[in-house]
Amino acid sequence: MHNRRLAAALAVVASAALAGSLALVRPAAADTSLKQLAEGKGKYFGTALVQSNLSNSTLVGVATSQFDMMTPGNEMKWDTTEPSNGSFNFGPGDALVAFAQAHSMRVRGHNLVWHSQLPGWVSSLPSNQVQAAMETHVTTEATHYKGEVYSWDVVNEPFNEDGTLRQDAFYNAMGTGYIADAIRTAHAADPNAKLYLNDYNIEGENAKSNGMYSLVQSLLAQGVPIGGVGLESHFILGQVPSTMLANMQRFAALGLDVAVTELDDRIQLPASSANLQQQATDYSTVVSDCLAVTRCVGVSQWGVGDADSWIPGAFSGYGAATMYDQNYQPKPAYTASVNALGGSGGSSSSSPSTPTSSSSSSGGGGGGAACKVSDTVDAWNTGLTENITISDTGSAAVNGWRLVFTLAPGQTITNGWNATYSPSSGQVTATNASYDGAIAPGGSVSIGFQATHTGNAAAPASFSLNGQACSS
Ligand code: G2I
Repeated sequence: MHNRRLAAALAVVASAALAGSLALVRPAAADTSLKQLAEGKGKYFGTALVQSNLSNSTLVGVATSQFDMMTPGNEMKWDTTEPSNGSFNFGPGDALVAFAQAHSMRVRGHNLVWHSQLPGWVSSLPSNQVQAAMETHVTTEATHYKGEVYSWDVVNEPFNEDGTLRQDAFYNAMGTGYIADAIRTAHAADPNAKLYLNDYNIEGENAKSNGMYSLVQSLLAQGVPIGGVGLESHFILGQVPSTMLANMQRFAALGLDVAVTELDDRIQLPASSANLQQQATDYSTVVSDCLAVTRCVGVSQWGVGDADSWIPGAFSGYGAATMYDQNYQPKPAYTASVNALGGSGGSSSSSPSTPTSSSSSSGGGGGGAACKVSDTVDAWNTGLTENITISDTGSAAVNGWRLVFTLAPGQTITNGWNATYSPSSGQVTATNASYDGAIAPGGSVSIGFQATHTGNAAAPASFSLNGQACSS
């Protein structure tokens, strides 16, 4: 597996080098990319890719310059990964993971259990065999990608529009309990991945999101290790719900992360310039809503541009649903997203970005951080203990933090304290625990972890806090 990943990664690097040399799209100054601006606020900006996208150099140029999170569009779904009972195929998913890793993008695993793109053999099983098949599938896939995904959409789209659970093969065989079982099974396989329930039409407060809210309350009460709720956000122009912010806040208040997982905003074709302006407003609303919720970890668009969007194939007469046009040129929605993130979109100047008022609600002292990191490493023949002190050297309080650093090759985190660490090797993000998210100006927090190593016991390198490099 590792050789195949390495070969895939090398192929990706080669194709990306080619893409880099061919890419003509440079929509805004490098300091105003979506990902850099989002990272400055302690968030990510993601996209969905399918394997065939990797040979489109223009698309790849935009994807790698703008986005720092990648969701495989189809390649981790059950019909690809276990097309017949017990026969697994992770090749397509591995290629996308290698691409993401080669471009410093994290990965949202999508998905483990879903009624759609489900091979016929699962739906044909006698109901007393469905649970074992589901557990085997979840365990095998989550184990395969252990340490390589930031999160899993463990159960995808489980709800009907009225807030009741969809009567699919899993529900029919196991009842409501299949959801807790799937999440617990995924957690056992990859304890560091954030485990999500993901659905559409739950962005605002309505019967369906009320159903999700009740379900996650009950899961939390049972101690089920759910980590987040994904709001797909496949919008129709002008119809971003006014209750989206309040809805995200109520899930966050339960102690869960929330994420905008599949954003697009479809327009009846042909799109007028007024339509594109409305789309810009819609994107700006969504990005601002996420920034206003500390536990909103990021926004992902479903696809890179209008040319690779699923919308025209699924909704006849609709399209133009993304931030990039048919030729991967940025649309008003791109500029609006940059502006919502506090950048100066549309301008090719490299002047400093102007903070917006939304930055104060994203983290008390704004997204970026003035920080200092000191650390010590105590190593023995196969293991090490790393202690890290993060100090706020700025004049504003840090309120919610993510410390990103890179482990030396061969090191794997086995356990940690005062933060959650994911993934366990390579570029790691340590996210504050519930009790140490606030760092006062001049204050500090101490975190640490134990790791195994294979001979290189060097301390981690290049610490950044909420997207800003820290001094040492
Ligand atoms: O439908 C949009 C998204 C809604 N939320 C869950 C996502 O997983 C879903 O993604 C889409 C993919 O973007 C499409 O590419 O899921 C569709 C299936 O529900 C995907 O479409 C399917 C086509 O329907 C198949 O004909 C095709 O064989 O893609 C397959 C693989 O190319």
